[in-house]
Amino acid sequence: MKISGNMLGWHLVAIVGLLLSYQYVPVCEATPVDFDNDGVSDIAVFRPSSGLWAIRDITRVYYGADGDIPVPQDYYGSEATDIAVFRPSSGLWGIRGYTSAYYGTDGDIPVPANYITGQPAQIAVFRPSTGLWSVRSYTSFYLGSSDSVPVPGDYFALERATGAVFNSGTWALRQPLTGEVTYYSLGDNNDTPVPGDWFYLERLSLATFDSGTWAQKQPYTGVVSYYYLGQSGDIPVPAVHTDLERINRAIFRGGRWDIQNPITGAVTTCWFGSQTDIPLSSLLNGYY
Ligand SMILES: [Ca+2]
Ligand SMILES: [Ca+2]
Ligand SMILES: [Ca+2]
Repeated sequence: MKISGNMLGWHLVAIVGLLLSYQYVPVCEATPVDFDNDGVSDIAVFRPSSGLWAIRDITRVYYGADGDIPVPQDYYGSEATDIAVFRPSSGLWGIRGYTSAYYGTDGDIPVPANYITGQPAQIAVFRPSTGLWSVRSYTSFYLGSSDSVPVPGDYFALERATGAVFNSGTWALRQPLTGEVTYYSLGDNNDTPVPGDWFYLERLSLATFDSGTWAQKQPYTGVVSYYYLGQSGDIPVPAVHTDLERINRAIFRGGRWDIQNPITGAVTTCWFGSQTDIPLSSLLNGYY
């Protein structure tokens, strides 16, 4: 069969289009609590007393025990989030249906994330006593101290997570390729860091939550915008909760979820979980 120049051109366009459509998977738009891989974060809780994982409309399973820290991520590249726990007392990582491993010791904070572009999440720990970050089979470095809250994520639009800490309003972000650390200010010592892709820039922007006030800093202009959702005592659970492909401001209050539409500002409320449950969209439980 003879292929005309015109046909070849259209084939090239089709092939390039196909490649472009598949290669770009921005880390910051990932929804790490997406157990059914539909692109929307799931309403889900972990109940420490029984090890229950309750994932709304999807499943209820028991995995882990009291004292375990839920660390849901996609560890094996299925694109669906895996049920997983870290056991501080022994450094055990259990990834349901896959494997278990020992990595880290008592006192370590689990910081699993996508530290390698194009790879699923890596097992990783932050050691507050020394500031050590250790990413299994990949790298280690020092950033932060015992006062730091680790907030790894993609702050540099590199499609990979980088080491980052929040400490009483000071943010330290480590450029993963150069190791250079840059410092920014947003928030104070009673704020919860809630970095997210708040400005739809395919990278994380700095943000804080304090008693219902959300402060979000545009990374290029430095301008801070304020929004209001929730109250004192609420746990912020921002995630891509709706099919708008945008991060939602959201809070968890003892089984109540308030989720704000990022375009209209309308708030939807639902009830799932109870007072002692850990919502799985929150910062320290695998949001990053
Ligand atoms: Ca989902
Ligand atoms: Ca998976
Ligand atoms: Ca404050």
